[in-house]
Amino acid sequence: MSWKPAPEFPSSFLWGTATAAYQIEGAVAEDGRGRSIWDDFCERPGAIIGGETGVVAADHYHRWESDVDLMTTLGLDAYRLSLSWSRILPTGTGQVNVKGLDFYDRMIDRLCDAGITPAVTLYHWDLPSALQEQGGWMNRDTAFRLGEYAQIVGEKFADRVGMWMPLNEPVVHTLYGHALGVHAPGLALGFEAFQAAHHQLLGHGLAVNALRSAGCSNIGIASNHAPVRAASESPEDVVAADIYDHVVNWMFADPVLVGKYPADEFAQLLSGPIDEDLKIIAAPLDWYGINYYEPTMIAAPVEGEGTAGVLEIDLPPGLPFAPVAITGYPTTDFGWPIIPEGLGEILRTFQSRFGDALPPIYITESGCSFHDAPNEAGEVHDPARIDYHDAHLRSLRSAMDDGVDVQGYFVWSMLDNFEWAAGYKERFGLVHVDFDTQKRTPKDSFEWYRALISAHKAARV
Ligand code: IFM
Repeated sequence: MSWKPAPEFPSSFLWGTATAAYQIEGAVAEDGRGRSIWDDFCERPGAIIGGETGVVAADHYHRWESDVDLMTTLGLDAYRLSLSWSRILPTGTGQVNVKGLDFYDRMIDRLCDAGITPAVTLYHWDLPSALQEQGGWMNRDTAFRLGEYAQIVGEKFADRVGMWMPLNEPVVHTLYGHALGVHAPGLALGFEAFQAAHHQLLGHGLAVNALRSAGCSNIGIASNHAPVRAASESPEDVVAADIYDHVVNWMFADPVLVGKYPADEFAQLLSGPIDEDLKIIAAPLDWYGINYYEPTMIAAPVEGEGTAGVLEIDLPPGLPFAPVAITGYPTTDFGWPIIPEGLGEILRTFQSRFGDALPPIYITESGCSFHDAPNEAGEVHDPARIDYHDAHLRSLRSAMDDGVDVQGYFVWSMLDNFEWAAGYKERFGLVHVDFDTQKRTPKDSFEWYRALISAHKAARV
């Protein structure tokens, strides 16, 4: 196989892949793990396509050693994994489940032995069910439970984990899980869900402080961001797009990076000691992680018409914006438009919005679902995934040339896995997983990424 020459990156640039606990581990009832909101949500009739669940997933809990061997073959600098909170603290608080902590202890050791930096997410959407019973993220106490959990894992792993991020994509967890009800915990609270966002952000700040007090360093966040485009130049569409931009981008980035909400209207929707909380939320970070997938196009809502648009989700009536399909671009098999230049664009926007307040950036996720399966020879040819990552890396490189300090790229995902409400059909992995046999087959994109990493590592010496 040969590919066009890849763009060149500085020798210090970090090459990674990412996964999340509920999407790959399985073993949901083993070794004392408590239930999480995703165990509960998957049991709701109709919640997940085909009624699928993460009960077995990619069986990583039992196959983690050979999965780390694959990462070693790939030559990764870093592997981003998430810890399952309910494996470590089955009820979210109180007594530690030693077997759960030991599972991650062994994996972190093995990664370090392989020369792969463990990059750990504390919370990738799988809240312990016991905390949900007490109100979950709508309850301010949950933020403090995240801080306590951070202290426990920080003390245990400070010596070996090279990158920490308390939260993954609070915007998606807020909108899909708490505003629209299409992800766990399945709440459809509309704008009231902002309170859940605020508590996640408070939990982030408390966790950052707890990790630091436990001796951890190199702490950031993995937050989903993308450009928002207005459907036309009409003032109505421009205003609608601006509101949406504030909801999905700046409502989450501004508190973390500059300690304020982007507009007074946000703070007015919240209860609690917001000003005090914002000081905690803005705890200084060593880096900021951006997960990038696709821009969004927004129009003003048309009276009498629904606002569901491209999301294919029933949005509540009366929203001040309406997502519309972006046409004219190729799409992934998931139907998402492939717009690599959106990555460079959001990076430049971050640079101009935050200036000196912006720490170095990592792309903590980018990836695409294509359904390529093994052929008769047992090979998985996935040229579109190679093109996707190549084009996104070029876009990212051009933003670096313009002065944005980006220090690494994590492919989503290492393995095909449980794509939340979309089940197992959507495949983001560099490694194909046959979910009947659990056989792993590295795809062509795996070999492409291996060669890319290897070429950059060769230039380091
Ligand atoms: O699979 C998800 C991941 O859990 C969070 N970021 C987006 C990915 C693809 O949808």
